[in-house]
Amino acid sequence: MDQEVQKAVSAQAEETLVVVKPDAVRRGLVGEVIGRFESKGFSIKRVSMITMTRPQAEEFYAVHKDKPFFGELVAFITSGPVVGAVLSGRDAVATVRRLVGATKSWEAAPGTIRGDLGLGLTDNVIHASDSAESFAKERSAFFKAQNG
Ligand code: 3AN
Repeated sequence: MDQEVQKAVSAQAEETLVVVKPDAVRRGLVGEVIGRFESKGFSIKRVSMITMTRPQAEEFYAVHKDKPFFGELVAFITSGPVVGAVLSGRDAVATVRRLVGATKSWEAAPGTIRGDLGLGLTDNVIHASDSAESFAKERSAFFKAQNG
């Protein structure tokens, strides 16, 4: 790529974190889910399969600690391996959230990841950071064991 074009593209790039949840990993959907972001044009900066520990999950979901479903959320995310990926591309936080779709998978629009691949709420296929601030905190919690 031309140097000027390269500079313009990287100036627009933003990073976000997605986590393919245990339901989707169990169903063999890792490639399908991550592939959608690659097809859209995002690049994968980092990717890792881990099984979260309980303290790690509590840190990851810290913003939800006062919600009635916090216990369920932590139990579910630690129930099996997950795949986290740092994605980079234009307006990544908002664009990735649009590709992911609504929280209640059964209501998510067709064409979105949840709309096409899930029916659950806690088990809703994928997590995606909802702001740059959440991304920083979640990345730190997710990659903790790997000095990230
Ligand atoms: P999203 O993942 O779409 O950003 P949030 O941030 O509202 O959704 O909720 C975080 C996670 O908590 C969701 N991915 C979902 O798994 C779970 N969740 C949200 N609302 C409920 C609920 N009422 N009962 C159980 N789990 C919920």
